[in-house]
Amino acid sequence: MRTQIAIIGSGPSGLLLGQLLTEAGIDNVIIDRVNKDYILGRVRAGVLEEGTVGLLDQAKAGTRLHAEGLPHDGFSLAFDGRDHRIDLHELTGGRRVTVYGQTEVTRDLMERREASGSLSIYDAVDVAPHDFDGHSPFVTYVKDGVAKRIDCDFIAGCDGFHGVSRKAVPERAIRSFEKVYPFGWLGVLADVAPVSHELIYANHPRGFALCSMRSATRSRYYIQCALDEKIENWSDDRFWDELRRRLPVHHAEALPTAPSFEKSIAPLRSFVAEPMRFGRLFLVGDAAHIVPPTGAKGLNLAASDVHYLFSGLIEHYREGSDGGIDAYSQKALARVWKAVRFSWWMTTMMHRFPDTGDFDQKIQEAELDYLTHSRAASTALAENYVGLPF
Ligand code: FAS
Ligand code: PHB
Repeated sequence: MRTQIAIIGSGPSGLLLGQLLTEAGIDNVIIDRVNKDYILGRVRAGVLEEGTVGLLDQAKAGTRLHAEGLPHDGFSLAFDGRDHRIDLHELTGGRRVTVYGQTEVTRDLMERREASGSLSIYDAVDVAPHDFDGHSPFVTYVKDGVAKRIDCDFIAGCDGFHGVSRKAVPERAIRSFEKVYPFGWLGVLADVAPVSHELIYANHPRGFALCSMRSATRSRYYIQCALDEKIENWSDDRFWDELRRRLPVHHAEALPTAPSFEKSIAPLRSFVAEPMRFGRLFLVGDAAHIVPPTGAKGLNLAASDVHYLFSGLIEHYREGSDGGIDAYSQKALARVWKAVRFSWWMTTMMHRFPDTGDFDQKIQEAELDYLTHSRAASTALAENYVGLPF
């Protein structure tokens, strides 16, 4: 088989890139090691930046997002028993975010791809990129016990943090930067009205909590937990009690609860691999970088990577110029590192670290006090949260 772009990974990165390429008439094939249901069963991000919404519109996958997504003009920081609203819309001159689950983004992109007739190969085993440092790269995999090969012009490694693409790069050619946080997030999904119509990020002596949602009838909550926590030790009642203890009283008393239908623990890390291009292999999204979800940046960074790579590929095929793909890594990393910084800053400000001393605690309190009393500081938070320009 031959295609122009072989895409490894059918998550948001791979699907969004694939759909933009298909819309532009550039042939591409997506290969994933699991199946659609498994991918759709992963509960992840919930907040989309305007740039991400714009790319989904460009991919003609934004119809349901505009019908069901929730535009949010602000969110609250809760600490010392009070809420402090960050007015994103006012502070950024009219910008906002949209609350719409990654699962739905993925579902919409999968449906568009199926309608477009572009090829996606699921349940592929031993997927591997080859000869990407030359002019004739290819991808091999095994499907139903039969060895297969896809010859292509370029390979997009959209296969996430644990994927094969980054690992296929010779160690001498890649440099990584990592920070692992000493805690995780225990998250639940429940079909119950959210406690607030906007998100609440809570800093509490017992630990961080986040009140989010997927719709007016489906809530998403997280509490900071120790890395050695076991999900089986967390009944719904225990979770709701702990969440109440971390929220201001008026929210705790009003918190609607219902049985959770999803409960999971995610570790938090910051990770960046440099560069993001190796000959004819491009790393995209979580394959190249990971951020703690505190800043709601993971999915949105995947989208901006796709924007830069798609623009470069269009320039290559339509204008015969490689300026865009040559600049991909530098352009993507410039935005990645600013989002990594913001996500680290939000995480450091909002969580309780096991080794936090009295001095660090006072710094955290001063940061929150400055942030909620300075227009300049809250503007800086707001412009990062809604998303820096592509
Ligand atoms: P993905 O990991 O989504 O997709 C990679 C795809 O590649 C998968 O389908 C996988 O099956 C496939 N793959 C992997 N190895 C392969 C191989 N060897 N061969 C073939 N295919 C292979 N971001 C936020 O903004 N907010 C959040 O709240 C948030 N919560 C998260 C919670 C968790 C537990 C995790 C892991 C991430 C979370 N993220 C969050 C970040 C997340 O949303 C990612 O940024 C987003 O999924 C990135 O999309 P992709 O780059 O497509 O990677
Ligand atoms: C979510 O709704 O899953 C979500 C929202 C905001 C975040 C992280 C996760 O910062």
